Amino acid sequence: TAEWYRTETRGDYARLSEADIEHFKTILPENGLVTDVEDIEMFNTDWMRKFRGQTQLVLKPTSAEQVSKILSYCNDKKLAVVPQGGNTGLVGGSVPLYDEIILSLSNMNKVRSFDNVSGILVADAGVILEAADMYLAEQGFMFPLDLGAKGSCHIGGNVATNAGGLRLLRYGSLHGSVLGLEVVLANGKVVNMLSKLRKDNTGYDLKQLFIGSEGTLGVITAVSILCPQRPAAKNVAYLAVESYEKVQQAFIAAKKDLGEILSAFELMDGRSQGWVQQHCDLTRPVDTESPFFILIETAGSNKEHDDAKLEAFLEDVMEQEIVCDGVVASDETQFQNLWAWRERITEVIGKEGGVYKYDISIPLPQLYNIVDDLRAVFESKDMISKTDASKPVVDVIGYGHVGDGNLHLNIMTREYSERISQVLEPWIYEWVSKVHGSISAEHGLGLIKKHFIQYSKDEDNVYLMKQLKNAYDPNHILNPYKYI
Ligand code: FAD
Ligand code: 2HG
Ligand code: ZN
Repeated sequence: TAEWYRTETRGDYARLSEADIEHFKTILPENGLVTDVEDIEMFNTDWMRKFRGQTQLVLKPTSAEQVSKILSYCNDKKLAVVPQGGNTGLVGGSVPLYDEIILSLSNMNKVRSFDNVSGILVADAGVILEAADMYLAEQGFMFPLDLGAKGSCHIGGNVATNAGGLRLLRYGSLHGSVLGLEVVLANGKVVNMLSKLRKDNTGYDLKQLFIGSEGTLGVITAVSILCPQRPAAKNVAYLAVESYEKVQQAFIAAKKDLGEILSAFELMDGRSQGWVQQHCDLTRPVDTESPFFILIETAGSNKEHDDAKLEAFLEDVMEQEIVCDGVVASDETQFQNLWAWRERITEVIGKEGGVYKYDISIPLPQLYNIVDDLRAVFESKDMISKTDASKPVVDVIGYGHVGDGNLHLNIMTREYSERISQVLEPWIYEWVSKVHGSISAEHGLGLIKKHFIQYSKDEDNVYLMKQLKNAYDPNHILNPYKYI
């Protein structure tokens, strides 16, 4: 990857010295420092292999107290720091731009407590999402967030990005389910906001500031979160739909017919499913070719009741010709198989070369228009072809959490190039801004979107954000060059 993203010069930060490393050795156990060039590589490189940092040091504390000592030292010395969870972020926020020290939460991975009456889990920030969910499953509960990167991402990273995921429609945003946080500020102060209360109107709700702050205001070291009962009954239906208009009709019908048991409503365009078919060894759910497919999940406490509701819904949408073909999972294997057609898109679309990702919120009636409009732009410039290797763009695809008004617009290219970037930006941001959407729905700003925030937030908003940053991290040591 070329270093096209290093557009800002290195800030006025101190450079790491041998004396610094010796000092960190007094804070951390021996295996808490990574200095070997090869071992560091995976921490320096992001999930997409699009961004590569130049850090020479990764620190792995095991307690908030150690995080506190590290940050207090870094703040005094003006050493820049990038907090890192599972490094699955998709906006270039989790790796350094230059030589910032990486503070990895991966050794803070213990569940602190779980109350099986209230469903409140308190856990270290470095617990892997899937591990948290498996722990909860043993008690009959579930984590209120799920996403394709669950095997690697941390719950602290999820909170830091305010991740949305596959079931936000049902279980809501982390702004609602997170009850408390333990945070270490840039100056090393450990702030205990680890409330286990559902109601607490005593003062400003400070924890909210850290949810979605992407490591720019403090390091999250623990999370207190309200977890729902694990559903006893689950169903998944995978349906072919002929037009985006009908996708919306299906959404209306799903809300009406399925009501409280609807737990996901996901959209995959036909092209995205073509790529999954090409790269994965999976049985095609339906034979029909279609421009759109939807995945609908129900989760409830009574199988018979849920099955009857789903059946009524399917009859409804078939009768009205909203849906033209479909299949319902009949066992756990098929359930996983159908979900794979949705969850594996991110992985397979990266296999042709470079992928430009746009994670946007758009009012539902216009949600898919941007995919067609962008494709038309590339066609008018004779830049797109799936088979002709001389054309730089391979495909433009759209999928996402249609139930949340969140589209994932992905541009698959043969390689990253200035020519493609110039077509995409600011075209996409202007399009989104015109319909009053958001240029970052759930992945965050990171490095990629920092310079485009004005398309979704006006000057007054950005001014207040900058004031907060200055108040919480006056030396700007936390995740510099990113966010705002
Ligand atoms: P990282 O990538 O390590 O970090 C992300 C940001 O948070 C960085 O800015 C970092 O500095 C900061 N950070 C991390 N941990 C902390 C901490 N403890 N304290 C302070 N700051 C911290 N996202 C969605 O919203 N919905 C999806 O459906 C979804 N699906 C995905 C599927 C795949 C296959 C992949 C690769 C990614 C997906 N993502 C999705 C994006 C990503 O997984 C999420 O953003 C995730 O929440 C990041 O968690 P992480 O632990 O990997 O954080
Ligand atoms: C998803 O919903 C993730 O699968 C990733 O948010 C989206 O790859 C993407 O663009
Ligand atoms: Zn998503």
